[in-house]
Amino acid sequence: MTSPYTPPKVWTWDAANGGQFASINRPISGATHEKPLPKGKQPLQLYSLATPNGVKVTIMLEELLALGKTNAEYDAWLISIKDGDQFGSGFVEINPNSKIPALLDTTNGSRVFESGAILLYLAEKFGAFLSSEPAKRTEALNWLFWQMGSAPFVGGGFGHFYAYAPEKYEYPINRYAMEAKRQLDVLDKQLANNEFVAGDEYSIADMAIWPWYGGLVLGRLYDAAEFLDVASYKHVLRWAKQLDQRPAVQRGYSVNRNWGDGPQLPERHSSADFDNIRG
Ligand SMILES: N[C@@H](CCC(=O)N[C@@H](CS)C(=O)NCC(=O)O)C(=O)O
Repeated sequence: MTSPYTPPKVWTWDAANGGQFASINRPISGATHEKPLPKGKQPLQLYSLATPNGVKVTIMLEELLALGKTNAEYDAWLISIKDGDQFGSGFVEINPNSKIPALLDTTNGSRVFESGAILLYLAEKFGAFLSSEPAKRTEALNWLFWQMGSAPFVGGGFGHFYAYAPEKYEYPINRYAMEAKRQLDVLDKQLANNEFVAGDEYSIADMAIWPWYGGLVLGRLYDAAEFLDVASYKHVLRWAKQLDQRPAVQRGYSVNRNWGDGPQLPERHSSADFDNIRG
């Protein structure tokens, strides 16, 4: 048990709370500095980082290109969140919420933020990875929005307290490990009867869910595979390994990555960039 805390009448900002990423957390929104965004030649400009939320979008873009959708060509610019790039004026113009990923579609001037909205935007724009049959489309959207609502408990809850908080506190780790495992069980039951998350077709739901729950069971997130006993979610593991074999998933996983052991492509401007990949 942690020592009890009596909240003051009014919360005040303790800038130095000691947690990892504390230096970038603020209780106010908006730009902290002038910094226009770079722009490349491709129709789509992506500003992101290879966290699970970022990887969803680079997988989708690489899958679209693998399908031959050449207008999905994109420049991927690195947004270093630990250095506060998400608070630059140019980034805030395309995402007032200051979080990666954010997309600019130069063919029509649309800004798109929130990874789920970006996946849906791209699926509709290119007519791919989201069925046009109402029942299948609805099921894929059920799971896309399940992910958007559920993963913050895994990332902001479990991952934060298990891996990033200044000390290990039993109460929040218990609470969020319970919820992360419950979610893995929901997914395991769904994948016991379905090849892909929303049925028999690979969709944007898989692309949204794989970087988080696939990441957990493949031991790539928070070093928590043993703690969460991921071997017991055998259907999630089967699906996670299956997607991991897809060349577009492998390419998407490396884009905007500038840490870790695997291949890294911190910036991407064309498919040729994969020829000289690091790692
Ligand atoms: N719901 C958002 C979450 C995005 C998000 O949390 N992005 C994190 C990285 S995974 C971020 O940019 N954090 C920077 C910050 O909080 O300042 C989405 O899915 O796009």
